[in-house]
Amino acid sequence: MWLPCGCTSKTIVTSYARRVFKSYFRVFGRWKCNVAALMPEAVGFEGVKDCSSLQEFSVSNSASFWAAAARHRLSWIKPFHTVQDCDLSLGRIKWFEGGQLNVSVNCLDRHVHTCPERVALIWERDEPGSEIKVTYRQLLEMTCRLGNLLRRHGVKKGDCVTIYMPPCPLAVASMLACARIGAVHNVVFAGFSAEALAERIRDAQSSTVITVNQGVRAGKVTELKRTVDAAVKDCPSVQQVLVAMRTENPVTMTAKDMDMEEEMLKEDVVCEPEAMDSEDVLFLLYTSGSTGKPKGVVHTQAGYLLYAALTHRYVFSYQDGDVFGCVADIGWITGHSYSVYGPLANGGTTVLFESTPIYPDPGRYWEMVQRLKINQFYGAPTAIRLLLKYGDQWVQKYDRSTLKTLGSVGEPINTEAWEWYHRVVGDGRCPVVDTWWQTETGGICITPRPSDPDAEIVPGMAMRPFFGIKPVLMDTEGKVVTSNPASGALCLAQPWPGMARTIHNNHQRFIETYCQPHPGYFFTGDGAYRSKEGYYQITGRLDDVINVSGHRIGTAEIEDVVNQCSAVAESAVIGYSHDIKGQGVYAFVVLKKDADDQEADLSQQLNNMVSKKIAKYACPDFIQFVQRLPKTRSGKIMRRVLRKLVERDLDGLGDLSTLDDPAAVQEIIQGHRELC
Ligand code: 6R9
Repeated sequence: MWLPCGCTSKTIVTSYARRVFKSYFRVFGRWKCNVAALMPEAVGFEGVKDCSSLQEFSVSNSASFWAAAARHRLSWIKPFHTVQDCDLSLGRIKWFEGGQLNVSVNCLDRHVHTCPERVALIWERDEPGSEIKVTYRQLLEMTCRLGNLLRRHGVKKGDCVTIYMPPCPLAVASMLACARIGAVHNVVFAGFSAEALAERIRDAQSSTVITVNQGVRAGKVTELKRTVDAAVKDCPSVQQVLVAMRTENPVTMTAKDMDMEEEMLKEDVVCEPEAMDSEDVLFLLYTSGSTGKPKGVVHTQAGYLLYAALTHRYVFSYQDGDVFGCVADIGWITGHSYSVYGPLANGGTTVLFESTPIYPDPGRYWEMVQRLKINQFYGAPTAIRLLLKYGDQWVQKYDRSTLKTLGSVGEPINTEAWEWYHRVVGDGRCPVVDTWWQTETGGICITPRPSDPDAEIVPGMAMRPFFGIKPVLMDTEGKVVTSNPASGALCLAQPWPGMARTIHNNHQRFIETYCQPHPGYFFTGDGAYRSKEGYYQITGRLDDVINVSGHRIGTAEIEDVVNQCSAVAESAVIGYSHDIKGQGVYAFVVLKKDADDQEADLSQQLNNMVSKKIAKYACPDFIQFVQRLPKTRSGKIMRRVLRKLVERDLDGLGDLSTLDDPAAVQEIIQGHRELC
């Protein structure tokens, strides 16, 4: 894969960036009190002495807090005149209006100006020990060449570019090149099937796709370009496909394809950044909801970048010079905010992890921590649960003394995994930050830090709201619960800059999903518990979304595919508790009367269909063929009953009085015993 070297150092930083940058450091260096050390721009906020009073201030004086942060942390082309103009009940969310900036300048040029040779990216390739480092200067050069290439091929401000690549420097450069020229990026996880990719390209109306010839993961090669070929056939909007070479194996090129690295070499290393309004779209990212169709969550420029940068710095106590190791794929929001935008906006060094936690062996993460001297490690509970089963020796073999903070994201972390992470991986000396957030929140919202470094952290709890975040719990009648301890639907009571603005092409769905369930509040879809001390613990989704190994998937999306099989009459998919994956997929399937296929063959066929139409991780772990599904008299599938049956909690079946045909339940209990 092409990596630039010997770039002729043309300085691309504009004078405004230089000015803002200088004043930022002047302020940073001057103040000496605690608050100044914590957050320089907070000095002078009334009544703010420490972290918890700063949190209170950030919520009750949200506009002052965010205005100060935005002025100090971002480089603006034109200053904003209005901090916020939001009405959650109408789904109107606008931050920093009047302001103009360029996200790639914020992530690259200003750091190139001060420390061009600092490492921006460490590409931790699949084979351990084969990592490649990319400096800020090199990343800017790659981004500019790519920005020019896209422009030359007609990509304009507002056009959407789909990126179907594993984590690698060219994927990051692609994201930043879009940001540089004002295009919108749409990164699709490179594990998604051709059909899932095509659906996302079509919904986004993308004209350009960027991919690699092949992917390499856990020693295996995947034919990513071939998947793109299959997807693009059904996407009339696509005019061109840029192909980078991850391996040396040539692939068949069609008339729409171009060799990305070869074309980049023809381009200039200077690319004029587009001045973007704060509320112009930065990217779409598709995620699952409770209906069949994935939704393109929309994030905009200034608010998203500021929130990613601030959370990255404060949740993980990121210090200049640290190496930040987020092992999420860039196809998920965690990769966007904490492998790319947060660390780069802060001038940090960030790791792009291409492999798996157990390749070539279960010591992979910790060998990497030792080799790359990682200071903050950020991963998913599913991997921690998997690794703890292999035993402590895989961790203890390696030097982890550089680690300062351990992060967890994506799903609830059970106490056993939390304690192992803390005691074994962190030797009992690193705070574990269980971070709760969503694609829609843009960045971390509930997390143990920032707070006093000695403040208590309770295992398995996300604990405290981040600056500017005001969580509330709603009871079943839609009233805010004020007492503690309490449980309820988790809502966020006021807007914050990092939140999603809409769903692409469907603002009505945005309003219905997030704003209408509790008018005036942002509804997260998660349930939470608040302890008597006021600490939050996330208990899981309240809707039909399940979380398989940290991947969000709507049960309706899987049912949709299963129901497309000609032998299937109907189906119901639920999540069940799984030791490693957090949740597994359990499918109940009713066959058509005349279906004469063998059930074993059909199971295989259904798995293939789900894998082909969505992705492998969405395949059912169990398929139970049943005569009928338990339904209410009005015909609604009683998923609550199915969940209890699978958990073998027969006493917890609850009220069955609305059940149309009680025999359905007995049949399912019998079948479940035989299957498991
Ligand atoms: C960042 C990310 C969001 C859903 C979210 C919730 C679950 C994420 C969690 C957590 C418990 C945590 N979730 N972090 N549950 N504790 N620390 O994962 O975004 O892919 O959109 O998923 O993941 O259910 O609603 P996304």
